[in-house]
Amino acid sequence: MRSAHLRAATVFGPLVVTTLLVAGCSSGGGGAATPAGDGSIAVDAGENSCGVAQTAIAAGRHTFTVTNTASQVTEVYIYATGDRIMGEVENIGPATTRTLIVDLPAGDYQVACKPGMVGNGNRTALAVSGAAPPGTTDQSLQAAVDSYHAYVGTEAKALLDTTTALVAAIESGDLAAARQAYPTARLHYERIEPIAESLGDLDPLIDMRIDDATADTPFVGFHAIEQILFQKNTLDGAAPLGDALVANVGKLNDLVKTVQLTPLIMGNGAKSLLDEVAKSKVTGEEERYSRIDLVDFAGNVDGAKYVFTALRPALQAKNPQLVATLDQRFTALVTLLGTHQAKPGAPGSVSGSPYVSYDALGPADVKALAVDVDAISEPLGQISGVVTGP
Ligand SMILES: [Cu+2]
Repeated sequence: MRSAHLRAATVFGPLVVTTLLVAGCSSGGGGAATPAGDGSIAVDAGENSCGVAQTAIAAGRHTFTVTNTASQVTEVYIYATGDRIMGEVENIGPATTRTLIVDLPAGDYQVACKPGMVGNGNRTALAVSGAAPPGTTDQSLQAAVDSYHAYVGTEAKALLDTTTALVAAIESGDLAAARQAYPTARLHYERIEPIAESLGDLDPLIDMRIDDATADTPFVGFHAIEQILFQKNTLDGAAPLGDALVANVGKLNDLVKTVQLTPLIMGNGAKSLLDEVAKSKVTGEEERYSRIDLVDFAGNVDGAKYVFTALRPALQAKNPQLVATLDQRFTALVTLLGTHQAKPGAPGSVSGSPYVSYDALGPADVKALAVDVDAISEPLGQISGVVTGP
């Protein structure tokens, strides 16, 4: 969790208007991805395919008519470079049709259909060319906020699903399955940690450490469960903590739909989070029982990097050198982190985690990670000034 001094005011506000509109459902005829006749672009979201009726289009506002021809609930995303979310539509039942309206400037995009609403999805390239009416800085900042809001919503939903799976394993009495389910749920929480300040009391309830527990504030949340599963090596006492955790994560999932986000909250949140990673998290204190600190680390880096990704067009217009610097430094850090991946069962691996245990890192490894995080912190700190400046 974020240290107490970083948790300031909780910011609530009206639902941010996005370019994503949901039209009424209608039963769709199976899948020919032909132009819809009304100027919209048909998307056939299949089981193993993602058919897009037009894959080379002009810049501007487009309506995609998505029909789910797969057997399970699906979702469709339109991604720009770096998987920046331009628009998304979720929870499309089998044989139903939904509409997605999105503004697309010239560039290379991917349409991703995700049957089961998990993973990278089946992808089709979409080329957009020509000049759209130039957007104002305000519009590009609003687009960044909308894109980040979509990211946070996606991660919060994944957090709820994976936390529910963790607690189901606890309640089924399967300690090994519970331990294996723990890292993935953690990843999704740590990805949205740049906005922990905006989550008010939910952040400590979900992510507090034992050091912050007092007589009045009992030790609860992920790390209390972690202590039971990994240190006490039992399931005894975990179920009530699990039920409370799922309830709080459910509240978080509702809250992020209406949480007020601004470019400043995004930039400052990412910057202060990475400062904290370099100072304290890299010491391995957060996941002291499970030793999956690199999962948290990766989640924090993913979350901070998405802030940059969402703001990229706005930053590019105002300070291209900053974009180049951040690109280079994030790539260096992600590459370094990748050297600590471990296959399941390999020496140093932890069940359910793609990374080695913190205990498998030497002092030089820890130092190198801290140095690379530090190198991102300074340029990341410039984002706030750039997005609020003239
Ligand atoms: Cu945390």
